[in-house]
Amino acid sequence: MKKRVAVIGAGPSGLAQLRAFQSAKAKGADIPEIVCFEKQSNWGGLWNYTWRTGLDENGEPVHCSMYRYLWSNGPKEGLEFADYSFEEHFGKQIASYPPRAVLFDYIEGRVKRAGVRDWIRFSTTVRMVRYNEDKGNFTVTVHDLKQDRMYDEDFDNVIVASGHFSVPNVPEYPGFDKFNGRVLHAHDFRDAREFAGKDLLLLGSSYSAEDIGSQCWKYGAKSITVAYRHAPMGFKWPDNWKEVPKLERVDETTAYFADGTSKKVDAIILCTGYKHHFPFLPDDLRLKTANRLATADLYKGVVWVHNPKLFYIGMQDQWFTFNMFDAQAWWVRDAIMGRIQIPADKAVLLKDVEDRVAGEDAGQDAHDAIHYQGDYVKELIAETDYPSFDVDGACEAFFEWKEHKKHDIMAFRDNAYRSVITGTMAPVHHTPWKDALEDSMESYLRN
Ligand code: FAD
Ligand code: NA7
Repeated sequence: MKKRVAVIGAGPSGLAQLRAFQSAKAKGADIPEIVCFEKQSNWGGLWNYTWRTGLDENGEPVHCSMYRYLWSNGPKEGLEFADYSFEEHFGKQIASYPPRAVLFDYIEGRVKRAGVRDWIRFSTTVRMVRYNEDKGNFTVTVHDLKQDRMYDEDFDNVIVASGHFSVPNVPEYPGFDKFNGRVLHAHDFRDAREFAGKDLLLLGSSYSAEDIGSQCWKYGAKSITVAYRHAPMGFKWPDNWKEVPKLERVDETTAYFADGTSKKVDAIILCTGYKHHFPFLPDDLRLKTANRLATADLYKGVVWVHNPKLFYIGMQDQWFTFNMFDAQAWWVRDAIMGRIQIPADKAVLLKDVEDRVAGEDAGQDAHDAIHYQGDYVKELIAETDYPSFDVDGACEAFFEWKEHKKHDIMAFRDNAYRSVITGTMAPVHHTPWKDALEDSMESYLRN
């Protein structure tokens, strides 16, 4: 009997997994039967944009946390697939910070060519996974949303690739229930034009606050106030942008901060991060971790230490994304196919996790964190046939990116970097980011 493997989610991580198996098959290997369950009607995960918020057409929570006018927040040279370059996909080198639609097209291009769409059951939500001690396998319960039918299937392995930037962390502050304007989480933010001419308050001091604030600034917000909990982002912001200490309370019209200052605002956007949330996993299989580079309970960052037949892809906080998911997916494929041995002694698995946590904790700053994740990618790649690439070169692109942000936060996307896959320099984009209000693929590729 062929092994059966379930993959949960067809975002970049799940698609990396399908491509990993397909690539082994293309080289003549006898691969397991792969079934990927995806609750959306299309692939791409977060990159599959929808205008919807709240519940979708099937009453499922909307997965998408992305918004209109989203451009890559890091250089594409840090995430390029080693087996499918941007030049191969677009027929030429393109600028370094592609808008969402361009990256979606790139992700899709590789899996279209691999011919794995048939492995995916779309509009199918995984409702529960149970481990059968007696049979040594998993029963996966799914809901076919089109047919409105639930059914069970058994699998030898399960790979969870359902993402962790979709279920919002939504704090409450005193007065939110009396505030006259809108209070929303970044997950439900869609179109910056809604806030043109408005005074905005954002909570949080990470990527969402930086990027949603920047979008709103670009599309004409009157002012941006960002309240931080621990530390400000500290960039050189435009004149109508201010960082203030922690929010204490709001009344009908005004927000009050820990330093005694206040500001009248029209809307509040909670850029307060996301939760690792797996409603389809019982206690014995469910990952509980902070959003960090060394996740809890995952040997090699992918194997569930409490049951090594279960794997997770993409659960780390992310400097590296698509290429790290690839490194993980190739490794998991080889573990499932018996090419890599997972130690039988649980103490060894736990020690690996402990060492990774200590390794991350020993780092002092973002520079160390980037190296740490780069080294992790190298470690996994070295153990499989994923095409090796210049990971240190990708780290360099991240370091340059950080410097460019420090220099001018509203212009960092006007820079270009060298591909570590093809060695070609990207062109500088034809229009400065702050002036490029139209973000279609056609317009971006007009270089
Ligand atoms: P996801 O993309 O979240 O995909 C998970 C998939 O699983 C989804 O398709 C979902 O529908 C499916 N799923 C979930 N639950 C179930 C279920 N129960 N049953 C069936 N299917 C299910 N990364 C970058 O590299 N560059 C960027 O510029 C960038 N910008 C970002 C901006 C925002 C606002 C956010 C939130 C993230 C951004 N990221 C960016 C990081 C992003 O996490 C990764 O790029 C990537 O999307 C992660 O892929 P994934 O497959 O792990 O998860
Ligand atoms: P992150 O990176 O997890 O950051 C969450 C931010 O929210 C962080 O600055 C937190 O502050 C802040 N936070 C969390 N809880 C609160 C409360 N209760 N009050 C105030 N502030 C809070 O999430 P992002 O959404 O920015 O980024 C996630 C991904 O999306 C990322 O990979 C990007 O590529 C896009 P702290 O710093 O802990 O004080």
